[in-house]
Amino acid sequence: MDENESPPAVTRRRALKAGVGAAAGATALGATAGTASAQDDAYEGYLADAEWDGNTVDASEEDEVEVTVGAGDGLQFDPPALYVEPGTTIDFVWTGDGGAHNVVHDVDDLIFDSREEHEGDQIDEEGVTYTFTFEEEHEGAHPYVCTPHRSLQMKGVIVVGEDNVETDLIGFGEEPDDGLAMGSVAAGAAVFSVIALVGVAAYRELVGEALE
Ligand SMILES: [Cu+2]
Repeated sequence: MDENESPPAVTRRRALKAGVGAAAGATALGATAGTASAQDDAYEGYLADAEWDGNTVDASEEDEVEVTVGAGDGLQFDPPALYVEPGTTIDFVWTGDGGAHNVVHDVDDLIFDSREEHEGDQIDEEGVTYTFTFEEEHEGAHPYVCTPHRSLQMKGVIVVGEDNVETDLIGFGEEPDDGLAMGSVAAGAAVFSVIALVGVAAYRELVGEALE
């Protein structure tokens, strides 16, 4: 078989990134690339393809926090990224939506796994819970996954200890500002950049005039 006949697969995501790179100089796209890259990099990129606004929810003041299993379209954890301090209990609560789910620490030596408690590996009943308390020895960022929906990016991260937070924080129970869409953020950044550029031009003009 001729290797040349099998070009390397280009994922949609990579293609998009390449497009953004080619359009460098277009400010709005540059801002979008910045946002995407922050999400790509945080927590070793674990949530890069997940449904996630890029913020980590700050529940550091809470002793007990709920994470919804089967949020949104039924295939999400909410919040996807959650920051707590040691001693906090997380209650994973099933909505019953999106099919049968589980909550499994996605590392080699896993410390939490709903399959240990639930008969049958995955559950689709509303109101089912799985509870785990994170202690001092668990400080770090813990990726976890719903194993049947791994390919659909049903993933989350529990961050224990402030030093391990890798994104902007957002208040517990808060929505991002007015549910501001990423597009709006990019547009805002573009407007800001244009103002900055105009400002520089105006400044140069003024200085130029002053020197003449
Ligand atoms: Cu699932």
